[in-house]
Amino acid sequence: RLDDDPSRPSYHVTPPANWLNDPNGLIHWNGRYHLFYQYNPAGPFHNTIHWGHAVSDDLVHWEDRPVALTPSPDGPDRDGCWSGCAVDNAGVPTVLYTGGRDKRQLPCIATAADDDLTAWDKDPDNPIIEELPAKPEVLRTEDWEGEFRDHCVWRENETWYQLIGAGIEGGGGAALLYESADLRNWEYQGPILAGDRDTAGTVWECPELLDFGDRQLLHISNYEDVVYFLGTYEDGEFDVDRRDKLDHGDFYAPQSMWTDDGRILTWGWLPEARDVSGQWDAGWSGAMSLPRELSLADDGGLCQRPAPELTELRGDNTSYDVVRLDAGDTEQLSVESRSFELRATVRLEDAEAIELSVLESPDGEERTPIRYSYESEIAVDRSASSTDPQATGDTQTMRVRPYDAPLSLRVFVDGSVVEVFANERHCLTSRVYPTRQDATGISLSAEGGHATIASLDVWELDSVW
Ligand code: DQQ
Repeated sequence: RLDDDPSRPSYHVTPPANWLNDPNGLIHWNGRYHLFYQYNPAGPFHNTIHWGHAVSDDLVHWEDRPVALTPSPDGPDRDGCWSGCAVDNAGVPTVLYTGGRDKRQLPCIATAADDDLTAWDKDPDNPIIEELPAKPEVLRTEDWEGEFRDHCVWRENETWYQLIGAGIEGGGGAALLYESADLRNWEYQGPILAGDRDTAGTVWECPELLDFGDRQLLHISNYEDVVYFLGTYEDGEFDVDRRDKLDHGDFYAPQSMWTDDGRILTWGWLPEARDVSGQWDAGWSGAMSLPRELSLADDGGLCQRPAPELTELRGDNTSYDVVRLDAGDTEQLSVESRSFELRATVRLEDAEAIELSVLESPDGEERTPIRYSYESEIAVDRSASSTDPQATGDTQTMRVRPYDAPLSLRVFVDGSVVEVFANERHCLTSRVYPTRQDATGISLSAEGGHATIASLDVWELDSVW
């Protein structure tokens, strides 16, 4: 594993070197958790994608495994083994993924050749779907004869269902439903939901349907954001009553897994925000988010919190009872770190805003402020996050309601990742690249009035490798 880059996360999953994007094929098998991911072993750029592989016994500590899927020179996946999912088919771990070849996107299937899921047998009859659906007509682009890819597969009684992401000619993105008795012969049913392109993008990638009992969630990735729809899914149709973004920052193409005790854990790809030459110099690109536990609140809204297992990583702790900040005060915490978790309860009182600044150099030249304002907004300001002009970014924001109640904040900083969870509901992940070795400070300040911070804790977090 490359480890000489201070931007490299230590407790977020990264590729051993080279390129990582989407999480794939998440499955708990034979007592171990498997995380596959889009991987290019040839360098830190997206090309000829393989499936990388990591395993864990506890969802927290990970071990690298050899590449699991490789494009076959004569196969329908010659140009890449793109995103897909894993299912347990009567004791046979099985993956469905998209092969790329000759401008076509071709669904493929493979079964595990061993219990460690290190080797896979691709079906000789691949691809398993060759024809694009006639209606609605799938979008053709210069690059592709059909924007038609990525797989979410589940079983109800004896029937298998799958969603494939698509774009519609003249329309927006869509999640197309198929049905099968054997995972190999699929019959097209129609879109369960199609978006209008102005608000939800022209192509939907990586659709995933999650069942919360009497309500369901569909999320899709539309080249920019991960949009989720909450509502009810029945008889092939999704009836939406709420929608929002799953994360308001650098987070894409998530996928989920059910734990044995019935929880949904979701990982997303955290793309780089530094330019291509910075990724080449580093020799690696892409990280996974922390696992997030998704559930529904009593009011029907979506809750997202860091998987409780992550507390295992906590090392040295610094704790403050109550910090009172008057307007203009700055409180420097005694912790210096680039890989920590901070948990706090924040009350604005009569302040206009409170700023938590992380990855801060002593003179403030480099710093990444996380600003919470009475407009109920959290903003991560990346304008001074790095002195490298190729690695600074814009300000990313999200709404968090309500401002007059205490805000519960969990912030995870890890090399170049700042992952913010607010009120166990809203997430904003930012990639930042301080260059200075001393950009490890943490400070708090209030604007326009006083604010209080109760039960402030900072933990150093261990590496997951
Ligand atoms: N990434 C994969 C595709 C998917 C996209 C290719 C989303 O299967 O649509 O690496 O990031």
